[in-house]
Amino acid sequence: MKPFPHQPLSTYQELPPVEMLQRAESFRQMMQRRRTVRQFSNRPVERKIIEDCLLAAGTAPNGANLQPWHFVVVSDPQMKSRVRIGAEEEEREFYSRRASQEWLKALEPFGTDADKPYLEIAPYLIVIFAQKTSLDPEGSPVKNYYVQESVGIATGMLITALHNAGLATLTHTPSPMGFLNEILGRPENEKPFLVLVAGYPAEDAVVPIVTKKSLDEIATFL
Ligand code: IYR
Repeated sequence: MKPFPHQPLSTYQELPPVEMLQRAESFRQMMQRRRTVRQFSNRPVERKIIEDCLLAAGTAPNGANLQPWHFVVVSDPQMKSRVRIGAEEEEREFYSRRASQEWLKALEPFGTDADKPYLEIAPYLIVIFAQKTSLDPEGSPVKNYYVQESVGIATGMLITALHNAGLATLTHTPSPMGFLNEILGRPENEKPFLVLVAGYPAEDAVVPIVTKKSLDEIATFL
């Protein structure tokens, strides 16, 4: 393939060191307020907010710029209900048969079970699909690279963007997720990655008291 034409890096903005420190700290504080929420309000959320957050996620670094993701935004009540029915079917299997005793024990403190009412209550379910292949300009399938990494990064950026915009999210991972292709009409080259539930938290939402690892535990400076 021909090399892309290149242009000067004109979007980079160097900041004075004091401002770098301030911004790093205030971003950390903002991120430390993010919590995964399991009780959502049915209050509507303007679609433009979701669109902007998706565009932010779409800037994620990814393998060979093939952008191997597709986001299906479900707000239609009937569609949400179908997703809930499909997810709860898999989850009942998970909680009663598929999960090991060890796995169930790890989940016990969170009190999760196969009931997923938020899939119908929250205004948006963003279903993220990973594309194993893309179509080249001639329409033939080409292999994508670092698909899991790329989609994982984009998903993290989406969660961050939604949190920054003032919305709560829940990463929901029914397993297996093949039913989502069928309900949402996605092609066979796409694999569901996860379901991101997004909206306002319920007024009486509660979250488990958990701690995050310290810097020493998560990082080594050499
Ligand atoms: N997918 C199930 C189980 C589950 C697994 C893990 I690991 C979690 O952190 C949370 C839930 C469910 O959504 O209930």
